[in-house]
Amino acid sequence: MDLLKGAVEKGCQQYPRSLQTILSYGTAGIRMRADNLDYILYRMGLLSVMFSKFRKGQVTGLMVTASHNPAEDNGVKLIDTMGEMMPIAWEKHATQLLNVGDDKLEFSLEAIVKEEGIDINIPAVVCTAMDTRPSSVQLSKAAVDGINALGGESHNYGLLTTPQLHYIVCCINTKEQYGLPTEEGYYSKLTSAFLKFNKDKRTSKYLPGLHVDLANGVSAPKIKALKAYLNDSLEINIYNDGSSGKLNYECGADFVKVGQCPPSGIDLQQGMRCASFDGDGDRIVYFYKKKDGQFALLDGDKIATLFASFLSDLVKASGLKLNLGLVQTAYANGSSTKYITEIMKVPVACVPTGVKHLHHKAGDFDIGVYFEANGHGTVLFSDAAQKSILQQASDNSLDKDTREVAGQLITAMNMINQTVGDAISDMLLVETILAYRDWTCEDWDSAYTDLPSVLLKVKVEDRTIVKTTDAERKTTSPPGLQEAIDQLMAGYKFGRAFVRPSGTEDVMRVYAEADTKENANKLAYEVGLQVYDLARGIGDKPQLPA
Ligand code: 16G
Ligand code: MG
Repeated sequence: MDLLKGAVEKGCQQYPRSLQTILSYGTAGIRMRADNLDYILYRMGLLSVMFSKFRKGQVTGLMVTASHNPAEDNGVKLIDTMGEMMPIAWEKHATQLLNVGDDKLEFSLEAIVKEEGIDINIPAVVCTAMDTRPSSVQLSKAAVDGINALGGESHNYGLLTTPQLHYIVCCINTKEQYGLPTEEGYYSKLTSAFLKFNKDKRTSKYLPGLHVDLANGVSAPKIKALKAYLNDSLEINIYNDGSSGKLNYECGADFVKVGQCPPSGIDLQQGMRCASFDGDGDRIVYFYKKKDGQFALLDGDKIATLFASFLSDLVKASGLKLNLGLVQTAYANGSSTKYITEIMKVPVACVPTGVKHLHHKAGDFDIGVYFEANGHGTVLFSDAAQKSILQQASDNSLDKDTREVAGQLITAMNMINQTVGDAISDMLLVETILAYRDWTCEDWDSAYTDLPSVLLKVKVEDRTIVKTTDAERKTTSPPGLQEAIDQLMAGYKFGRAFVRPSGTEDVMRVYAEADTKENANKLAYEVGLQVYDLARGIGDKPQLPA
């Protein structure tokens, strides 16, 4: 296999392995300090070519980003042909390529070819893009060098949000059925749907002004471009556009969600409707200031219920029999799950943390809404559902109102980036629904009240000794831990807690919720101590959160 040999010889000279630590392609690709990533990007370039060949020459994607991590970090996310994340089954190949010595690289590539039955002669195409980090240009070059070294054709799209690249990959492979495979095609698809849905809107409480924190990231230039397509139908005021602040520093969706406070740069006043994006534009949370002056977060759970109730109303009014469901993780606030099942009467599925799990599960429904509490989510429509919605909208035997509602469903569907969670697309749909219902943030927020919750980290000797089951809601090892948690939970009204090993950091995560903030804090602290004792904690014992 001369091709493999050539790629490896060239790569090892230019991009020698510079780290000896064991790395893994985890929950959402790989992320770390940018200094040592060159060889990793080169190797991921090689892998994306292998993956394209495996997919019979369809286009795959490679995004250079470390999402909400600090500006000094970078990383990579690999994209499958329909715009989803690379399948879990391929993560082991990525991990293997991240860790082999230069002298074993060729052997590892050969092993992938054999195991996956790849025809090495199939031409491969990979689309690449990057976020705004200082290291992104150089790392994109390393990835492109990897792609070209294996004879792959590379199309570099420069700066894009992660979901934009996912969209473009999908458009190319569906032969433009999903939309035009360009940045302009993306704006035009989403905004035409937005303008169409909102063209006759008459609102009194809903006001079109929105304040958006862009985390000083790649969404800043993209939202500026989007604005040109929206005319005045949505007034977007931009904050943290990268002109002075640092990427993800005291701003962005993760900062706002974790800190439960506004980002720096926004002077939050009553009556302002605000949203925060993360560094690569695949997460969004909303927030506002309540009448009593308190900060209020409208997180992924709140967005999911907003989407699900809207779509479920449209489905009912259009006379369609479609099975709509919502997918969450253990982090979803207990109040949201209760509201969805008991009031909305929509089925809820719970899956382990990580978007790939949610995305996969959402495919079990005709219409699957999925969101992580942290703001990553979207809606999937099965092929059959899309077909029946289209048919309903054009069925002349039905009355006009019914057909029109089916038409609204189609328009909503066109506003949604189904390939992956997308802050821009989610934002347009949230705004559409708020306008449709003529709601303020308070109205939206009033559906249910979140239980106070808290997150703790506990350092342990080896986090792999903690095993979980039931979508990470229970532990099966070490012995006695789950029993201890059960006992502690029973001591608090609405008490719920779980622990899981992080997939992105070397820590154990502890989540707890209860009727009051004080009780949630106490429960998290007590569970944290059990983890420390039973799972061989190291360093300082957990503290009672303030
Ligand atoms: C990654 C995941 C996110 C998950 C988080 C959990 C994607 C695109 N991102 O950021 O979904 O919530 O990891 O991190 O899948 P943890 O395992 O460290 O708690
Ligand atoms: Mg992100």
